[in-house]
Amino acid sequence: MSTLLEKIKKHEAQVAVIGIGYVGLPLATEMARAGFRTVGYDKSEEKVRMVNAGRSYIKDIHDQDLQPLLAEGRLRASTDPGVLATADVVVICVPTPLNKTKEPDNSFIVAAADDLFRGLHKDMLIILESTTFPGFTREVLLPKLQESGLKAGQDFFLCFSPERVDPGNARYHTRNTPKVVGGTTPRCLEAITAMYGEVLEHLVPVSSTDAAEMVKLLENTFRAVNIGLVNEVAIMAQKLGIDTWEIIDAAATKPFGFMPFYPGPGLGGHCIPVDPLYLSWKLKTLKYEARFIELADDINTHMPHVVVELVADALNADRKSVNGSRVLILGVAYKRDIEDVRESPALDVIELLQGKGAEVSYHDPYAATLRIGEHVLHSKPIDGNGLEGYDAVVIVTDHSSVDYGKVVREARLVIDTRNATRKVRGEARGRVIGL
Ligand code: SAJ
Repeated sequence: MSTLLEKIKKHEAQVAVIGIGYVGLPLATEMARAGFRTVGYDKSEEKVRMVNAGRSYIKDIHDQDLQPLLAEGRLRASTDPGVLATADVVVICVPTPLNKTKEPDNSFIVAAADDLFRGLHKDMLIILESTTFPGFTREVLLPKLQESGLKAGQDFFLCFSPERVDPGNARYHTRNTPKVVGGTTPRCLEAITAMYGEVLEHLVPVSSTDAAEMVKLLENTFRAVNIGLVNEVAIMAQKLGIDTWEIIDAAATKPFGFMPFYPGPGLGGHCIPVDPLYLSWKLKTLKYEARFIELADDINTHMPHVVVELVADALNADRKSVNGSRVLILGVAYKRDIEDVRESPALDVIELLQGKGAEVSYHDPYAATLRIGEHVLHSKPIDGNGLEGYDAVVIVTDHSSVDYGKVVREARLVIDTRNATRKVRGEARGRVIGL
């Protein structure tokens, strides 16, 4: 242990990050910036090629962040799992999606552990960052690594530290976001505290890896449940003829005891719709039903249907059917001002409208193409009088760069699921219907 701690103190520890995506690449960059020779290991040749060419594919990391680190030999990427064997510190940042039956898919972590196993050696610090269910590190990763005959807390050090990346957040990034850290044993906690203490500004030690896993799930379940609540408030407000957004903005003036969340077309991204179901799945194995999580998931996954119903009712009021109508979806990324369309509710809205016979197009300044099943759609221009030809324009993602004044002045019918037109409704040519 002392050699590892010495290497960390002297910034001589070699670091490997398994998975250089939206979590791993920023982390690898921060490690290299702090002076640690860092290699990003990924199975994607494209990612590895781009990093080694000093080109970033992550919005929050710029080419000029990578280039000096590459030039000084402090950062590189590789598809060779052999790089793990020479690492003193290995951080696992691989995806943890759900499978088709909405159950945890930890296969990426297990594959990473298999790669790691071959290079596992004494005095190695292993940190899992991928979001998973409480107990995974202790119940799955620990026994797997101890099959080597090496013992955690003595020969190697095994920790969990949840990633807290908010893509596109201008203020909080990897280094200045408080980082929760949990160890399998006290010496494991000592090792991760020493390592991350050299790279990150603020550490939050907790009592175990289970606790650290649970902190992350509480954070994201808190968001999913509150978004589910406010989506149901939107459904109730519609039936009451009340403007949901007015209510939320007024409630948000309460200086204590309230935190605003906003209704939308559904939950997107690879975290908020997914992580809480890791928790409810684990509790099911313990014969407990996490009702808030399941209910929020029901409501949030129902929102695309609510949006399509709004479109159908609005067209119907014009004595039009969805079938044969030309509908433009404005914004398809899972949230504003980013390009990521993973799990975006826009995909569901498009498929539901197509299923009813609508001719659906989309415009998104961040997403030039969009795969819907076997088909690939291309973003349609909306400059000139591009909006006049549509029977309905549905705002699904409220990118800041879109001119919503132009949208309401030109479109005959606007369905606004994000309150993006709140300031320009007075200029509307036709009807603007809010969620
Ligand atoms: N959403 C709403 N209403 C809201 C807030 C969000 O409908 O009031 C929707 C968004 O449109 C989006 C989804 O929920 O489709 C997720 O939004 P998000 O803001 O939680 O964004 P993510 O998933 O990119 O990042 C979140 C982090 N976000 C924030 O803390 C603001 C954080 O929860 C995690 O660090 C991250 O997921 C993660 O990696 O777990």
